[in-house]
Formats: sequence, C-alpha cells, structure tokens
Amino acid sequence: MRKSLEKYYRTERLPHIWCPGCGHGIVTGAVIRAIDNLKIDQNKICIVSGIGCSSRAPGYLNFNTLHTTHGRALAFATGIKLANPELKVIVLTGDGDCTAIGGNHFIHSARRNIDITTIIFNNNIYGMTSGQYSPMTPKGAFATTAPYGNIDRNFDLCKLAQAAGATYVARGTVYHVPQLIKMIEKAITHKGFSVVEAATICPTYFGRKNKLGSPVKMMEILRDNTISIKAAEKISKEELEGKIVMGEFYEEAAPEYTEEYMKIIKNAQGVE
Ligand SMILES: Cc1ncc(C[n+]2csc(CCOP(=O)(O)OP(=O)(O)O)c2C)c(N)n1
Ligand code: SF4
Ligand SMILES: [Mg+2]
Repeated sequence: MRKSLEKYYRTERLPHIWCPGCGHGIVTGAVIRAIDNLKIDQNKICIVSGIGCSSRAPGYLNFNTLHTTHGRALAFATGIKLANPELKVIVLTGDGDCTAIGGNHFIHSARRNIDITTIIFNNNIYGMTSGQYSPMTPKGAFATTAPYGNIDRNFDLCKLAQAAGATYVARGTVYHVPQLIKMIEKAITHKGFSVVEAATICPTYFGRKNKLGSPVKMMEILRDNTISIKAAEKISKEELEGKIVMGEFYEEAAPEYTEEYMKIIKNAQGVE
C-alpha cells in the first residue's frame, strides 16, 4: 500500500477476510484512489454497505462508516444524506446485495436522484454465503444453487439504473483500474444518484463452479471479454453475447432529491 494512502485505512483491522485472488480489494483500492485524487476531507465522507464479502470493505476504511443489513445500504444511506446533506455518501455493495434483496431500494434511489454514489462489486455470485446464483449470474453459468446450470436470465444493471433515473451511470472492471478510478471520481463529483458497476472476480466460488482457472486466468478472461461502448456499437447482438461493455453510459444534470426536500421544508416553514 502506498504510504500516503495509509490514512484511509483502519490498518489495525487488517488482514482482511477476502480470499487470495479476490477482486474486491482492487475495487476498494480504486475507491480510495478516487477519493485521494479528489482531495475530499475524510470527515466529510460516509461510506455505507450492506452484507456480503464486498460489503465488508467499509470496515477496513477510515471514514464515517456503516455496515448495515443485507440489501438495505441505500435505505440507511438515504437517511444519512437527508439528515446531513453536506456529507458525500458512498455505498459499497455486492451484486446480490444491490440487485436481489436490495433491488427495490436501488430502483427507488435512482428514481429520486438522491445524491449518493453507489459502487457495485459485481462478481456475478453470492460470494459470502458460498456461491448461490444472483440476478447477475449469467444464464447457463454454474453456482451452488444451479449445479446443472442457471436457467434464470441476468439483466443489464447499468440499463436498469439509467431507466430508473440514475443520472451518472458507468461500468468498469478490476482489470482496467485507471479507467475505474476515473469513473468513481466522476461518480463522486456528480450531483445526483451515480452508479459505477465494477465487474470483479470471485475465484473461490464463481471461478471454481465454472472451472475458470486461477485468479490470473480469470483476470485474463475479464480483459479478453471486455469491450468499449464504441466497439460494442459496431458488432451484432449475437457477437455481444457474454461480453462486458465498459464505459460511461449516461450523464445528466437533474434536480437532486435532498435539495428538493429542503425546499419543501422551507416552504412549509414559510406557510406556518
Ligand atoms: C436478510 C438476509 N438474508 C440473507 C442473508 C445472507 N447473505 C449474506 S451475504 C449474502 C449475499 C451476498 O452477495 P453479494 O452481495 O453479491 O456479495 P459478495 O459476497 O458476492 O461480495 C446473503 C444472501 C443475510 N445476511 N440477511
Ligand atoms: S468468496 Fe469470493 S467474493 Fe468472497 S472473499 Fe472469497 S473470492 Fe472474494
Ligand atoms: Mg457478489
């Protein structure tokens, strides 16, 4: 770890619980580097998570942090933001936490355009509970709960975020770290509900169940399977199947929920 970044970590909590080769540390490191690049006061940041291997990240980070209940990080984050709009609120969540049990919170946070940044550690599986399939597990992939192959279709999380009303939406990967850091920087700077999906690897469950090989091999697969938005536009739907499209999908300036809420309070006080 770079010496200048040590202040962002609760080093006394280390070593972390993640398996060797897990991608979650890379996403966490990208979040820290983005914060460091933006030079935001640590005391002005609140990092919130749900439950999962990914959701353990805030425990290692030296900010105001909350480790909440499974799927509910955005509900807690909404309360924090409304109580203290000055805080930069960042949610770190897993694909299971965010899109399964927390799916409704995600949709409605996006719909409100509340000024929260959500970083989704998408390893396509429930890592913590030993490899059950999540809504991000591709059709046909194997999981503890899909020993003969998953028959559920996964969906495009970035498309969902945009359709629900998020005003900054991007997807990066743990192979393309400089780009991921830039996306997280933009998401944190953006006013409104910002989403960065970070494609990551779980060698222990997704990798083993799908016989993908070592963590290095999984990183190579991630590299070879990822294409830019521009490149994706030039190929057919069939060729796009199974590819990870990386880049910034959407950015819009729109009224932010906390500000709208404060206006209502002021109006109501004026009427009394
Ligand atoms: C209400 C509730 N239901 C189920 C669980 C069990 N549980 C803990 S973590 C988890 C899934 C985590 O998956 P994900 O968010 O993708 O995180 P990962 O471990 O893959 O990083 C589940 C189902 C729980 N803790 N609470
Ligand atoms: S089970 Fe998977 S997601 Fe969890 S720490 Fe291990 S490799 Fe990472
Ligand atoms: Mg997961």
